[in-house]
Amino acid sequence: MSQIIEIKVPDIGDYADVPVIEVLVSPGDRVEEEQSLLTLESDKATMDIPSPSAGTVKEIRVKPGERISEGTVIVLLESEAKAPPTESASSAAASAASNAQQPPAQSTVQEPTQPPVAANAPQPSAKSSPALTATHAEPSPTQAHEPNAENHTASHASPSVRQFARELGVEVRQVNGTGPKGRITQDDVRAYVKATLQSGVKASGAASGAGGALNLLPWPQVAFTKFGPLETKPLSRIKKIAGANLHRNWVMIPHVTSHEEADITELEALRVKLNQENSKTALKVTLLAFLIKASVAALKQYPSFNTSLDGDNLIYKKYYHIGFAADTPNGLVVPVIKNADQKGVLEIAQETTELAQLAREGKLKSEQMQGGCFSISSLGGIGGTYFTPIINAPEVAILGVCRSALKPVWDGQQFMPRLMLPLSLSYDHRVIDGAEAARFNAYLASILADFRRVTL
Ligand code: CAO
Repeated sequence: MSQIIEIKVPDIGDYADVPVIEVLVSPGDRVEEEQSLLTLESDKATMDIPSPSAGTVKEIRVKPGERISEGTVIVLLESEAKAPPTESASSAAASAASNAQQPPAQSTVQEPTQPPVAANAPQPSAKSSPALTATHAEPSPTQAHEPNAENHTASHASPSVRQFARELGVEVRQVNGTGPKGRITQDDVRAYVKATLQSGVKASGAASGAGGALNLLPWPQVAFTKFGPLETKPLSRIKKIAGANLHRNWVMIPHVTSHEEADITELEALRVKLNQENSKTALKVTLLAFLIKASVAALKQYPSFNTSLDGDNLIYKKYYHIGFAADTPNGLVVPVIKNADQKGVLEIAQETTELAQLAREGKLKSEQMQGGCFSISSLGGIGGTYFTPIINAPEVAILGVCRSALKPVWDGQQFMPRLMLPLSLSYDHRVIDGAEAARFNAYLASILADFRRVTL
């Protein structure tokens, strides 16, 4: 037999005068037992108040923005339950509330994949009682993984929104909140899903059967203190921004890396000679300047490398702006040499030196890092043989360069010592085929082997 029951705010520990931030039901709605009725948000926690039983909402007694405390009547419900909620229900709520106030043991490591109370509350009563769920919203290092980490502290979303996000396979920390104090709303989650689908995650084919979300395991949570002493340092601003970009590019672009070796014996002799000739000036001609010039020639020869994907279209660029990765004390940045096709090697050498210096001093302007068509990541001054550079979206290819080494090369009659430069070209396989990449590399190597070809 149905009856009208008053649903009150249960014992929520030390919280009082907590603002209602969202009313999740309307009069006439049928609700299930445990379904969230409204969301409260204190300075420290967001709490959903679930319905103690299934039934129909007759009246809502509170409004968003109103401040409420334990005992406030929030909803009149025509209950389908056989008996009114029992005492044990409120004790479960109290237990849940006190759990909610304690900082979760590893809250600084990762978003909870379930509302914490579900795990903390005593199982039998949690199911049948008006327990509340709480989600701590304190700043945590997870912000380092947010695309817009500069603007956020931690992901800030009610449990119902988190539940909604989980159902769609969305990590809330990836979503920009547009609600009060940057709170993430259901609309924000929807907008994120829409943007992600439009930007091609679906098309690129993810791991799950549906082809949408990656459906990955949660990040491992390790209590490192068990294994030894620790020191925690925040990631630099550049690392956070670069990391989010690298992560997106790695996940969204089907990368393939094609390797090649270029004989730069003659080119290195020319470079040394030029530096001797210019020894009285401060200008130093680096291999990077030749690589930029050679890349422009290869982009002209193979225009599909100078493109960007735009849905089903490929945008061909008629300009040649080449980015180069610069290692700085605060992380990786990519200054861009504009119109490299219109500049000589000496001018490019001058400009890369100046831009690299500005990068290391943290003085690069944003326009000096914009408009790139193709990037070069040169680790030659450091070492290595080959590596897999990550494409700098929306570009479609990047050239990785490692340290040149003298190697015995067969000239048809004998082995000759030649200076060989390892090249690693990563390309977006949606745009570029393997054969085309091999041709690009071979052409680039032929130019570096005989730089007169750059003028052809
Ligand atoms: N093989 C052998 N030696 C090389 C070389 C190569 N491929 N490239 C450079 N060198 C030598 C240079 O000739 C120079 O030698 P000398 O001091 O004897 O003249 C020395 O290495 C140092 O060069 P450099 O690094 O100062 O200059 P550069 O023009 O080659 O590079 C820059 C400039 C900004 C690209 C570089 O300093 C840098 O930051 N590289 C790191 C890029 C990076 O981090 N990439 C990874 C991104 S992906 O995670």
